[in-house]
Amino acid sequence: MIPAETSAAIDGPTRAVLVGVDIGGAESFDPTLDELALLAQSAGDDPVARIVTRRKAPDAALFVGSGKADEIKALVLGHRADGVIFDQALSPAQQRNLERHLGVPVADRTALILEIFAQRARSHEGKLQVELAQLQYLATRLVRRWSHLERQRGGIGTRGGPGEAQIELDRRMIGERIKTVKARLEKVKRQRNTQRRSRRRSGAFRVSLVGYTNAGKSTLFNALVKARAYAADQLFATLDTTTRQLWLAELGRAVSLSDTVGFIRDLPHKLVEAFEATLQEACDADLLLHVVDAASATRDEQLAEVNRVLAEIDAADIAQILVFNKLDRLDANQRPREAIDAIEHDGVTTPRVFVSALRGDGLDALRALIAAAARRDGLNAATASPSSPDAVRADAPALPRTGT
Ligand SMILES: Nc1nc2c(ncn2[C@@H]2O[C@H](COP(=O)(O)OP(=O)(O)OP(=O)(O)O)[C@@H](O)[C@H]2O)c(=O)[nH]1
Ligand SMILES: [Mg+2]
Repeated sequence: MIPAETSAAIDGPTRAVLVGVDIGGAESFDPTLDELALLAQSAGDDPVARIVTRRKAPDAALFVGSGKADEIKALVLGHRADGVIFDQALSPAQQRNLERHLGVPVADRTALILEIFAQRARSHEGKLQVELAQLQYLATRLVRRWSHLERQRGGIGTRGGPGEAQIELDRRMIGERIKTVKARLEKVKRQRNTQRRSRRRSGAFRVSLVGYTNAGKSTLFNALVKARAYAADQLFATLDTTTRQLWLAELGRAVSLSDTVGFIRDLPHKLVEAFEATLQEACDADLLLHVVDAASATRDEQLAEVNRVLAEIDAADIAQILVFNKLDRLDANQRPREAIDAIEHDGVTTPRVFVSALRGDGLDALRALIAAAARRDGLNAATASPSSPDAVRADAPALPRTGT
């Protein structure tokens, strides 16, 4: 997210050194840096080296100790890297000092995620949301810090920024721009609310796919509604919400199904704020299909993170079906005994189904679960008082069982 004048002209992908710092045994620390590498690749960078280290607390000036900074510098030189990406959030001062020390642009996880969003945004609203998040990130950093080196090299975080014309803008002008973008978003939001109200009046049962990025939401969406949403082995392949009708024979009618943006751990808070309307839309559903990559080594963390973000956007009470995807990638001994079961957590029972969106396994069972939820919802709407939002969940244990 560092705007540079000639950024578009960099040749080939940015060669990046990845750095992970385990601060006092933080629980979200990823010693493999695999996710950061995937993020970097999704942004078009080429991760050429990785280094992890531990510290009790971040160094105020350099985030890491100066000895470690020298090691990183040796890696940069040894691999002819063009930039360094930290898995942890850096303060503006740490980023500036590191760039001076290392002689190449330095980005952090937040900047990387913002950049991927900027590259992917297609809709008017998506672009506005990304611009707002980027401006808010930049506002704290743009203090005449553009060194000769950065102007010459461009590098990490330089593509898809708010635009080159903004390089020389001072904070006041950024502040003005933030106001304009917010006002435009406000307008889009009002239109969205109107659409939402009319959809609600139409009485359709709304189902949203949610889940960690790369879990297979779009692949499942395509398999269920025979659509062709963009699915790829990239983080944040999907940014804009797509909705289609899903016909359920066992119900004798269609429900609406939406594919949405994925979640990730340490999602930049500014981004969540800027994307509130989109996320809200995603979760303005009667039922969430929470898609989980069952083959991921960090499956449980991903599941917990998604539930955490759902709580943050007030969607924790919406009924869920856990869809454990990528069944085809599980070893024989990891496979579940039953295709459908249920998970108890905090006194809430959530149905779970194992599927392979890629192969089409388990989709009939999933359709049956969705139909059952829609049917219950219809019953609830007819009989229950509107003040019992938990009614659907409380009913959840009544599950169709498959044989062992
Ligand atoms: N082996 C296997 N791969 C799958 C399955 N479902 C999805 N994938 C792969 O997982 C990757 C991510 O799939 P997507 O459908 O784009 O995932 P997503 O959740 O929509 O990801 P974002 O939009 O980036 O958040 C792709 O390479 C898919 O081919 C599955 O059942 N089995
Ligand atoms: Mg997707």
